[in-house]
Amino acid sequence: MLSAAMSYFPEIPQIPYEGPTSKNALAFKHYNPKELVEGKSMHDHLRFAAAYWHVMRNGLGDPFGAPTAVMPWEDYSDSLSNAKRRADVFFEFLGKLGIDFWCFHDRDVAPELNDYKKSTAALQEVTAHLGQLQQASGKKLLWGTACLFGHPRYSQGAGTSPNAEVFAYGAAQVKAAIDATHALGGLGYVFWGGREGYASLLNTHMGRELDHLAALLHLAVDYKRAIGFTGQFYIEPKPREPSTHQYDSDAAACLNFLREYDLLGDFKLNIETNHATLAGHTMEHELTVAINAGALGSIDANQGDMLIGWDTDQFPTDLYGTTKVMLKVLEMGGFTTGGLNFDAKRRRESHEPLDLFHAHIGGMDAFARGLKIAAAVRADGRLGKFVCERYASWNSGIGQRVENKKATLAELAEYVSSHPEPVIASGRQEMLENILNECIC
Ligand code: XLS
Ligand code: NI
Ligand code: NI
Repeated sequence: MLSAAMSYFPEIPQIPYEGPTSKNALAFKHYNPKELVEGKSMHDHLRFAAAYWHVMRNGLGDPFGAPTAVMPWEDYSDSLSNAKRRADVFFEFLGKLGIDFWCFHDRDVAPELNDYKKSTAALQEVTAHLGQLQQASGKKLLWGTACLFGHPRYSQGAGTSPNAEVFAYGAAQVKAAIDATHALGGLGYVFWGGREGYASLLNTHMGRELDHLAALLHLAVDYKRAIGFTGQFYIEPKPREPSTHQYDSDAAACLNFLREYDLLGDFKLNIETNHATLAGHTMEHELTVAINAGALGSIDANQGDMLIGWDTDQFPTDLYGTTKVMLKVLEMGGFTTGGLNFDAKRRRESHEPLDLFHAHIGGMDAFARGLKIAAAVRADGRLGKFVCERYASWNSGIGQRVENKKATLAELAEYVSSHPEPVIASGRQEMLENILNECIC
């Protein structure tokens, strides 16, 4: 375990809050954890988490070039000592940034040893070490997950593989990952199905694959109950990449799948900004669909690049984006088990460990500003009032009768016959956009 005197980031201080006028690159300008917004601390509103895979395991390679990230603590072996040292580095990183939650895949924290028993034993050993680090630091696991997309055995899917033995292997891996998450007191567990889809329908039995995916999720729910794991299960929608089409393509598709297979009571959604973009939606759209179904659980906070058509997983810096996310989170009444997980990586050019800090400081400040602006929009009240008034015709008369399922088609025809042509009010989009801009503080 890391001794108190030893540091893997000796040049990085504890990142302080210095306020909006600070020019210190290693300070927060807006994220002031104790500051109250709508009566709750920023820390408790935002529930920031760091992603083990991006912080510790992402070498910043791309399809055209080698990894560039400098990781002085790595010996690049599959040894458990390397895995444990990495965990020490990660917890020092969390501590210096004041990030209190984290997320991982099984294969991020412990090596894949091409043998289920050996890989699982390695995971258990590293999990014990992570448990000690959690205990010493007070950090909490937001969610865990199994990597069912990296190994070649999953090249044709895991839960949706045409090969039943691969399904069994994936299910066994899910069991071990739920065990690790449970041992670490995880608040949640995510299913992201990067290979749960197809490259071509010429070789795919879509109906059977969907049945099998649902079977895997039901097995996981049964197992969770059997071992008394009370963490929230989430599905993370994404339309494509790496598969051509992924079954969990967007929030609406996931909700339909969960309803069809009687899983809605056991799952919520983990919505990722860049995935919304890939699905041709705004993040607000995806969040709204999830909230309407009472199923928004957690958020993978990042942003895409509008000029590159893939999941670039950039750190969130767009204030309109963070404001709109926080408007939705406040409207929902805040997170319960979930939080804002930075599923984001540095650019390949930002290869120094220091860049990990700049990246997270920027993301945290962007969300802190988004939260403050969202609270200002709500306090201003004009936007909320406008939307209320826009739908006022539903609060009485014929509108109310339709909402209450009292009206008939014949009654509506009679109503229209005896009333003048409806007068429609302006949607005032530009005025509302101006109000949003006025609230940017
Ligand atoms: C990939 C996903 C992945 C999940 C966890 O695009 O975002 O990182 O969050 O498996
Ligand atoms: Ni994600
Ligand atoms: Ni992603």
